[in-house]
Amino acid sequence: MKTEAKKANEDLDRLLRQKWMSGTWRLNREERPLDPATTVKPHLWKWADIYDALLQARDRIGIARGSAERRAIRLVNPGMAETEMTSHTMLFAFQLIQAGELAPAHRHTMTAIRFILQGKGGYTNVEGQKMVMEEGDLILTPQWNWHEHAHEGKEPMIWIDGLDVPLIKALQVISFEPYPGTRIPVKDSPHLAPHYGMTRPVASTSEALPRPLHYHWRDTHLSLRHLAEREPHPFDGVALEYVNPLTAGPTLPTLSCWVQMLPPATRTQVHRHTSTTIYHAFYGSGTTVINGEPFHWDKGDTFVVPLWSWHEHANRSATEDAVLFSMNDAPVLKAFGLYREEGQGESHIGL
Ligand code: GTQ
Ligand code: FE2
Repeated sequence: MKTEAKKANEDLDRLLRQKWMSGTWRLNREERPLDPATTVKPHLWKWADIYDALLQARDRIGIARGSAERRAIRLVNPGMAETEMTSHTMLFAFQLIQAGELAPAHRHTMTAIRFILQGKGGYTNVEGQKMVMEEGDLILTPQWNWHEHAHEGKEPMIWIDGLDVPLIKALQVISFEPYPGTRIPVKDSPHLAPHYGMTRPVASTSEALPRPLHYHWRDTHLSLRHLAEREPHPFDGVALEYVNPLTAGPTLPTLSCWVQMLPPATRTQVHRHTSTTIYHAFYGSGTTVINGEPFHWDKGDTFVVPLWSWHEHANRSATEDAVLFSMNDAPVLKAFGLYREEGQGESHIGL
């Protein structure tokens, strides 16, 4: 039997609802958790499945202006089936382009990164800056930059696309524009000729430097090898962040990219943080334990560590290095004072 008071409360709730209002006393415990709660699920995709999907798409999906502009397979988090995103903030996809093909130019408010996995002779053109892709390179496409991909080589090129799509969607500022012409003209001044490190051809008439959008694997690898001679980071192993050399800040305003090496038979300690990370095993094999559940990975496998989940990484090989490329949303959390991190001491992985 309803009490008078309860009925009065329900009447009030109904009245408020009719006027597009609601009383905060109706919030339940689930909406006010002590610990951040996420719908993102830890998950691992096997390379064999990703590669098979790419090969099937290669034979079926043509890319051209007006039809499919990109041949990419995205990783759908089992907790985000409706939106088909990889996490609540990020999208991870694998793109394949064949020799002679053009992925036509466009721009969008979403920011993208490419991490090159296979092939030779492909390039991406960002605002006229032509960047030839080599395995292990990281290439950035900042938001609202015109970009296209083309391939002048022989074997198919495969790379990772990482984007901040769900974040930009949540902010409701998605904007997408096809390029008005057919091709983005390549800027061909001497200062854009391929060169490495902090040098500029003397013939350059420009004070400008090429924008730092291309991180070459040979540089990354050398840095990793030198860092490996030092004590590894307790939670992250031999870890590097790809920085923006102009700001000394993260890779991009919304996305940070990392590469980390786990020397043979080493493991990291357990920790958790409010950022979410998507990892790709560039080479080697290991095990990542996420909230007590082991995820075994080999070359090419890709997995998500959701925010605030305890995790640790181990290299399963006693002889080979393992290298993980990853992308995280920490810059967003840090920008708003929402980044938190907790360590839990010793590893739980027995080797
Ligand atoms: O290559 O420009 O996987 O715009 C998704 C959206 C790739 C791209 C994706 C994109 C691209
Ligand atoms: Fe794009």
